[in-house]
Amino acid sequence: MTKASDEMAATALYVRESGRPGGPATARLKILLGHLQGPAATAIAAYPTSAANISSSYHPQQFQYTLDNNVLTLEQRQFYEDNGFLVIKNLVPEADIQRYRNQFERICRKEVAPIGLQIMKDVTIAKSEFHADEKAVTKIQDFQSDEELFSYCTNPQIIKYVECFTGPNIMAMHTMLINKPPDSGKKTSRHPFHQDLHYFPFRPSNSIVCAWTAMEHIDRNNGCLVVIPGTHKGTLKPHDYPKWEGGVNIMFHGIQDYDANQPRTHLVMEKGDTVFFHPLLIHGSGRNKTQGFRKAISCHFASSNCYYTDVKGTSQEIIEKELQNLLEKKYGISKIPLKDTWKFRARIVKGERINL
Ligand SMILES: O=C(O)CCC(=O)C(=O)O
Repeated sequence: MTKASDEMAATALYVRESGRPGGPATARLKILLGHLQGPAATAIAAYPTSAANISSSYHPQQFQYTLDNNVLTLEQRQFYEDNGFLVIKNLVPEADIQRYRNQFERICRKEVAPIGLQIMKDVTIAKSEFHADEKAVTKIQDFQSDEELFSYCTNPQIIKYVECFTGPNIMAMHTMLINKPPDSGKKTSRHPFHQDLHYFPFRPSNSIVCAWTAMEHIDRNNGCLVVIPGTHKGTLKPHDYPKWEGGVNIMFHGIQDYDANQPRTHLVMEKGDTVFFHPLLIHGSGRNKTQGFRKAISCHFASSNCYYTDVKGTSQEIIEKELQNLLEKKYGISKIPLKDTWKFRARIVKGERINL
């Protein structure tokens, strides 16, 4: 398939929705860690395979990445199964997007400081005279304790789709509001091709999904998401910092050996459009060539039937080591297993908390 026809296939399956319903830091971290809880890993529950929403000629056993719950059409399910992502047009109302934007600005102005929130700065801006400016904030993550931003993760329209991938017991695991800055000329606003599962010590991957919502019109000019369709069917690849000239942001690991000839799809999205994608899907985002700050909000959800894994001896050990070094430097806390850092981020949004 050519790049152009690939993009057309992706956009053809967009669905238009309407009328929807709407010091102290160390002590804090220690308290959070002290409250870590989570039962031991147990087996993953099987999901039902009845197929009320699909035709009689269809065999539900052929689907392994989507569940039967009458939300997705057969065409949408087939698209996700084949490509590893699905865009739903106009899913998040404008008023909600404005609410997230307002709260982001309050956080940047330091009017609120949610517990556990991470504030990231671009490597080039952090070293410049603008480092104290709110424009220096390129991303905030782990906003689970901020009710304004967290309302994104409990938005019924988002959850309705998430359930198609995770089943009914849903945890919000990882949250981000990305404020991609105008590129300084050093191309640091790019996000290298990666698989999100690289960062996650929980499985199975098919019970994890990312929801990523455009907070404004996003295209190749301001650095849209770029995906390599079908790569969710592969395995987790080793990641490391890309050997780019100009620099790369902290924790922006990339796949070293992806096939650069594989067709890519650039996801051009409007405000409120939401893409759901599999954590093995290879994706990244391009340079922001405009003078604006490109905003998107996202959450990685997982079934609470998922279980934590030990990353020792796997390609993910690099993330565990990097995080341990950061926590040691910032809070003087040493050698926390990666999975333990996730237990206090995880927050239930629907159903029961089982393993995670
Ligand atoms: O919003 C972006 O630019 C890409 C975000 C992304 O892929 C990530 O943070 O994993």
